[in-house]
Amino acid sequence: MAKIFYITTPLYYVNASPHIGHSYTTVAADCLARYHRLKGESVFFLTGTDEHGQKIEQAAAASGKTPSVFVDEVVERFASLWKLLSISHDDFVRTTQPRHTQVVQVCLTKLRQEGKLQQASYEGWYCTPCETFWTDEELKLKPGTTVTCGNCGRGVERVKEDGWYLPLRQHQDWLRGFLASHPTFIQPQTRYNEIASLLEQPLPECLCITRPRNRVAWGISVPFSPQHVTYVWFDALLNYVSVPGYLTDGTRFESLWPADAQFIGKDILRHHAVYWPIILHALGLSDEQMPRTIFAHGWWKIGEQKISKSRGNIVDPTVVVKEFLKDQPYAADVYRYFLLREVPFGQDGSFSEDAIAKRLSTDLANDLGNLVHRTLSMIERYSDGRLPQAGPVGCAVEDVPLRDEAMGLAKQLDERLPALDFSGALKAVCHLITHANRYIESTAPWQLATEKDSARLHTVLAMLAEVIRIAAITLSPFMPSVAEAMWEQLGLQNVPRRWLDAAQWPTLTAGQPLGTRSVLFPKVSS
Ligand code: ME8
Repeated sequence: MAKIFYITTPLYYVNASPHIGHSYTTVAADCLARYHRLKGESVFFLTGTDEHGQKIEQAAAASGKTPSVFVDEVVERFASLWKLLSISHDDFVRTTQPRHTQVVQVCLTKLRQEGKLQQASYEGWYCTPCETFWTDEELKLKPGTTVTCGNCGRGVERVKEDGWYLPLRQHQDWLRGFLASHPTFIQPQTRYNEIASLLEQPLPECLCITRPRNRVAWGISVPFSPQHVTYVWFDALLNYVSVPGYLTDGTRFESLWPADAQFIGKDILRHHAVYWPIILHALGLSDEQMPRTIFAHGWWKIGEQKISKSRGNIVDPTVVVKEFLKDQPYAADVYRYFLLREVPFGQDGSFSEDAIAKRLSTDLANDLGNLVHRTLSMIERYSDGRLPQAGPVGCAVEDVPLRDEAMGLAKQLDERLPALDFSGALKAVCHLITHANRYIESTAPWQLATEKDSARLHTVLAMLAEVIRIAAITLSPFMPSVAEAMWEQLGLQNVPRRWLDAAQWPTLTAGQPLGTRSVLFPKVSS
């Protein structure tokens, strides 16, 4: 069976509602999934929720609910946000589902039976918001200073726990070698370098993969140790293989695994770039069975502070879409566009409503919306609402560069999207749109109409319609509803949108009537 392109997001904790950060990772993954589907490839896009652990147990207790009732409620907020944002995931896994918990237990038993786990006592630090253990060495403790989490900088708790351990250090040489021979395993380069330099120092001897049940009861039972539950990270990471059928469905697993693109934020880089490959290696997976790429993007911040649930400075995507952008018929797409265009993927970004408003009014309303509106109005007026017949391209000096840029756009995106350069890809689309608007100014179709030069007028309008067609295809992964509307306004509702057609010119049929028109991005009165 042909390999299916497999894309994952982190499984988000359901201790609180989703925020902009969660939507960022998921929208980016969705964009890549849509791009591969448009290219005619089979895609499996997995997202879901991380439902066990101390943090969720505490959040449930604080709300006076049992963990199970609590997670059932919060998970709905994630599911409805993904619907609002047109997320096209193929599956949604919850770590409380038996299809996942059973695989986690089988993995624990396998590791135990193969003698790969150790039983020991652990003393160190624990950060509940990050659900992460830290050793004294990792935190580089200095006398007289407060001990804080090496990841989020918040307070940590001293813990002493008996448990089961997965050796880390004995896999360190293997991981260092794997990284050296797989330079694109961790992206972007800054994150690769971070992990490569981390691996220059000795890793902690072991990773604790259980928690004592009397401290944390909300977790997957460890089959051979009734007084323990599974450490939430060991549990959650395994979702990436449990859903594809690891140890339960070999054929399905072969068709999906390894994951082609695993999206994460840089806060969970160490878990994914060190613990995750070591867990897979300990389970006996080969180098060829390691994930192809783990991409750790940057953080959305407000001022200098990372936006996060536990800091309470969250931006709620539903409020942005339904309230701030309430006048926009394609509000979710405006939000998606903003996330992917504003910040180069991998870098941190600063969130503000002003920044969204600016992108909306410049790139979307003034440039894209205007191009579609002006072109289709002129086709209505000068070509009876039907796609015009183009004369030979090349008779005017301005035709060729516009046609060439439009026909070459998909190729540019074919370089940028697999490299996860979403903002670069959108910049290229915007460049074409600006070019087309300039072309309208320089060809002045209204002048051609006055001069009754209908051959040239129709060529110009046909050129512009082709540009809009190509823009609709290439924008589909980013703004699926806007792309659909552009497509329908061109009268193409019965024609499938396919990536390969973006490199073809011309493809529109002269005489075909336009669809119903509407304004894509209404101007917001300030
Ligand atoms: O870490 N900017 O879940 P989580 C950008 N359950 N992205 C952000 C962000 C921000 N300010 N804040 C969060 C967990 N994210 C674990 C994952 S995976 C097996 C287990 C995004 O709910 C980003 O993708 O804390 C980050 O890695 C993730 O949300 C953390 O989500």
